[in-house]
Amino acid sequence: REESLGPGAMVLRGFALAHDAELLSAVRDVALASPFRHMETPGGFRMSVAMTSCGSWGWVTDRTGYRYDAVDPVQGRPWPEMPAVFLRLAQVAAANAGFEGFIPDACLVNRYEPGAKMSLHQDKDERDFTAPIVSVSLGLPAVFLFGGAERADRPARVRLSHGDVVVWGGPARLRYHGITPLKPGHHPQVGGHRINLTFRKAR
Ligand code: MD3
Ligand code: FE
Repeated sequence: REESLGPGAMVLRGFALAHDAELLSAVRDVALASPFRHMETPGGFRMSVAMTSCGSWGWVTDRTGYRYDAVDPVQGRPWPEMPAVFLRLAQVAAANAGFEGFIPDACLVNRYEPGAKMSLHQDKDERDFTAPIVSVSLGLPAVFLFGGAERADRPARVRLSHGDVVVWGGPARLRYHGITPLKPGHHPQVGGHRINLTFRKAR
């Protein structure tokens, strides 16, 4: 089941369901090596979303700014390797949306607890905007805000549920987007939170 959210934005509903247990077990492995943490924005705010990364590059924010870094600053060592099940899913999903040969070198793992949100932003820290971003939603459902090219453009609201995969490329790649505050709930496999994986080509 695939549907378009607009030019360049393809939703593959339930695409990750067949591998959800394996994906969640890999998330646990990643978080054992590089635990989830609430990072600080350059403006000094604590992010409500807890994050970690795997792959060659991890996304980091602190008082000095946003960046991709090869080293986890909490652990003082490289980020955990990208699990094979992550890489395969991202590649097959990208190919389904027309992006053959997508090789992500970074996977940002976001963990939302009830009330956690992500304000409207663009993903601009990557070098090559011709590569797509692939996102995988697990656990509690969320309301995704899909805005336009300008922050002021009124966003569409899209529900993203456990197992949904979205490929964002081409004209969708630089659109503003965010997540509304997570509603409390219980997911049988994930419990009381939502996990989101975003696969990127950082360098
Ligand atoms: C549209 N994460 O990590 S995933 C992020 O659900 C981020 O955790 C959200 O935004 C989350 O940066 C949304 C969907 C997503 C990711 C990247 C995009 C949508 C996007 C990049 C461009 C356009
Ligand atoms: Fe984003």
